[in-house]
Amino acid sequence: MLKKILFCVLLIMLFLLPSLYDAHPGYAQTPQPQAGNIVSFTWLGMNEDKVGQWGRGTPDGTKDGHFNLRIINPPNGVEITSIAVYSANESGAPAGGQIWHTANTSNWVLGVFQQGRQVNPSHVRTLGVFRGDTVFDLYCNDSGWFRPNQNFLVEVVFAGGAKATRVVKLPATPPPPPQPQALNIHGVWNCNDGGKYYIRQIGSKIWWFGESSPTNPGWSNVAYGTLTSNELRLEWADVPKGSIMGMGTLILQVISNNRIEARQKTGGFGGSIWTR
Ligand SMILES: [Ca+2]
Repeated sequence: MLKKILFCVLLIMLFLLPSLYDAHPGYAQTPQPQAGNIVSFTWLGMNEDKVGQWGRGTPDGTKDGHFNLRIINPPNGVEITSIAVYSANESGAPAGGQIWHTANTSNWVLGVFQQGRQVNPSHVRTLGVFRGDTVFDLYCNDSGWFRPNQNFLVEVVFAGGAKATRVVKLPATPPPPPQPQALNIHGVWNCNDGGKYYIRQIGSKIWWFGESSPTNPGWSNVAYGTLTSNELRLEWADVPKGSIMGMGTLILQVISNNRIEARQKTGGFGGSIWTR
């Protein structure tokens, strides 16, 4: 008799247990929320002002350090309790004491925005539950540490204590723009006055001799001046190889190493375009 009763009880349990699972699918089948994975943590520059010092979650008139953080969270969501950004050393470990935090009121607030919406108005106990592909903009009020080559570590803390971290290095100082190629006009030039000019350049100092013809020229002149950037200022005078005796000043623009054009002329100087 006892065996029969036990058998019946077992049968009933066998029938009931699956229905219990069906009635409460979240009770026994749903796994604990898994922490998300950081996909990327990037530096976007100091282009916006969203937060201020300490707990101030509103603009304060100074541009903030701006990071982008992408996390792939479980489809059913996970609670992110806090995000913090730390100044870090070359190994990626916190160093230097600069901390922006969404929860710890001892640190300046880390402003978290999602699709333009501010997630935390100031320090908060938790940021909330996030599902799937999650992209945050993080803003850190400038403490003077957003310098070239500085490392920053982001730490995301999930409910239950799991953490995810990622380091980013700020870019190096951009190289200076290439210097314009130094002009070199040393050489023999033709001019639209029909003459030939023999120009010597020593650094920025320019000497020249020009003549309309190597033998019995109608005119011949010498000039001396300075090349500053691409502007050549000269004083010129005819010399008595030719017969004309003029003098004056010239302001010329060196277009390239192979072309010079006159901008201002005095003393009746004839030529205006030199090429070679
Ligand atoms: Ca600011």
